[in-house]
Amino acid sequence: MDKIIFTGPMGAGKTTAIAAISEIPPVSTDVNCTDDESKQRKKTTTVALDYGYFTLDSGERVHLYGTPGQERFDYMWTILTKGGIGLVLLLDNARPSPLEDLEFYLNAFSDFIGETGAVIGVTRTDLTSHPTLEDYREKLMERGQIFPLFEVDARQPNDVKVLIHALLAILQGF
Ligand SMILES: Nc1nc2c(ncn2[C@@H]2O[C@H](COP(=O)(O)OP(=O)(O)OP(=O)(O)O)[C@@H](O)[C@H]2O)c(=O)[nH]1
Ligand SMILES: [Mg+2]
Repeated sequence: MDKIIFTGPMGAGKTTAIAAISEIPPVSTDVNCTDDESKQRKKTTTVALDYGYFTLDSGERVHLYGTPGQERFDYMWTILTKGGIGLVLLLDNARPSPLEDLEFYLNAFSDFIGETGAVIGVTRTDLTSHPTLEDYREKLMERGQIFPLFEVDARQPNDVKVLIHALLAILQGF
């Protein structure tokens, strides 16, 4: 079973991305944000997981799991990565320190990424154009980690599909 994990900080678009390409109404565990959480400019947040699936042209089905972004639910991260084949890391360019978010999630998922692979999608670049993709690339170079990196809008199915296809391509060694 091909299982891909979407992770990244609160509001990066994990739930939105899975809903954009899932062929079934996605399983969602979102609850209303508390006042403090809604500073992220959205109404709900994921407390356990997102789930959906997507069929490739080859007929193979890819299962999509989203993690909660908030660290207080980080026990779900380990549970959800079990049996996963790769990671889609979504970063919200409009958050205060997206480059620190990049480092935080690469560190938090380093074991999983080491065994599998990862692609990175930067969302909300329409709202904030800095940092640029070049800034992300530099940070990755510093860390000695090279991953496919794209600007994406998590609401756009084609953008999300690009991430999935890039991830499958690197996993197959192309
Ligand atoms: N303007 C803009 N909005 C976007 C973009 N991508 C996603 N969004 C919006 O950003 C929000 C993302 O919310 P979610 O999908 O709930 O984020 P999440 O990563 O699941 O967050 P948690 O579950 O709380 O960790 C939604 O309101 C999307 O419509 C983008 O590229 N540009
Ligand atoms: Mg979510």
